[in-house]
Amino acid sequence: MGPRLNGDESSLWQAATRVLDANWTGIATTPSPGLYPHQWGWDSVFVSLGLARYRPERARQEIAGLLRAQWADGMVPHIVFNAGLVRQGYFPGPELWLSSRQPGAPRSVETSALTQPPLHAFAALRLHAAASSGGACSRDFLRWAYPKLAAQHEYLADVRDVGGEGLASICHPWESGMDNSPAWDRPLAAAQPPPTSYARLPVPRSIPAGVDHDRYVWLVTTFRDSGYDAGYLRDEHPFLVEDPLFNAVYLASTHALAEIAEVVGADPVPHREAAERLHDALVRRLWDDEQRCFHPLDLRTGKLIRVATAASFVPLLDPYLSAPMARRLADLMLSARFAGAAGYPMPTCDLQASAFDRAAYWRGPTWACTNWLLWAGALQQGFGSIADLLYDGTLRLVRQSGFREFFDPFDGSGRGSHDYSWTAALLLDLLAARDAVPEALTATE
Ligand code: 2M8
Repeated sequence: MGPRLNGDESSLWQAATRVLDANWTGIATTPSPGLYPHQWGWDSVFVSLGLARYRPERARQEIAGLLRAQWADGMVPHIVFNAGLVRQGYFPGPELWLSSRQPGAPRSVETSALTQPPLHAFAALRLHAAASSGGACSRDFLRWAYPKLAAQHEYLADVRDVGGEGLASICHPWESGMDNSPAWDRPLAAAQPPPTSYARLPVPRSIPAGVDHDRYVWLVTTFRDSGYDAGYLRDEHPFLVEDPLFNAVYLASTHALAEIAEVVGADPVPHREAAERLHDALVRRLWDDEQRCFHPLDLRTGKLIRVATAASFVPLLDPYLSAPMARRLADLMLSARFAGAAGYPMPTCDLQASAFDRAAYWRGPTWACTNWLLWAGALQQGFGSIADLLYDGTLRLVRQSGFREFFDPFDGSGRGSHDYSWTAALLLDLLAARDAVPEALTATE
């Protein structure tokens, strides 16, 4: 047993479990009550990391729910709609995606037709590592999940490697997870929808509205009207970007898939080879030597999008990242453009960029999920003090403002929805990772 939680940590732990339990619908954990009433892809993956620390069975259910909604081509959708709520609460709902009309979509549930950062295999392996007493249940789960996770990766390699050089491209800002990141401003502006305004439920929140939201919806309808066709995506779709966060997560999951293959008695070699190709492509295509960080590549213009965001640092997850590159990323993270001038790191956008906005969704605020990814990346590179900075910063935010969706990077005030699931789940994972959790509070199975 590790050191005992102090009173403050112990009450944080209890409060976080209460949030996750309250957001559980009986099928999945929703990102937040009211605002996002369905199951979201990378939210559920992050949630599973927290649940793994006290409800391991439910943690597996989160990932299983996503994998059961997998399309025939291997795509794991970014929203799995709750059939009991389809007509309320969230736009765009199933009426926009029309997944039930697609021959390759699952029959049992309605889903979106986009994906999100593929952290699924990485999380599945962590659930196994966190499982107690030999992990028989988690080994069975990995046996069930492995072919599905492998199919997800084949989809990314076959359908999404539009650039032909080994990286997966995203075809919508929603696929990045960082919806209205300033990095998408230019590619989005180049996508010219017809002058229609799409109806939207009047949900009060600080997400992009108006013309930006119309562009998001239009990008979906144009993809949908092609029958979600891979050829259309390759040749015509206006938004096609190779994103460092998405691909670094894909790479981390590819390494995890090799380890999962070993656990279930499958061949790890193809996954190791895939990881090597991904590493090479990530560095060759997205590293910006002049700016000393990773940037997204716009496949429609062939140019790097030179706005540094939290995504620029997620390749720290790569175990084979060269030491000089890792060092440069660390220097930029600690500089006055990011953590160095923010009381509550890590802002999601370069503080000195003209697009930075401390209050606007993914255009500057600090988010628990990007903090967690960078914390994991810093640990991967052996940057203990950066990992501590992110760990302490995240705990301070939650202590001060609760389990909010995102936070002001200067004063730590909370923004967006309350009782946000991934903020709670990742706090649990952070506390448990420091082995600060007494046995009475941890998982048993
Ligand atoms: C936000 O994205 C959705 C669309 O997928 C939205 O704006 O309605 C993002 O923060 C995304 O990263 C997150 O997965 C989702 C649910 O929390 O909300």
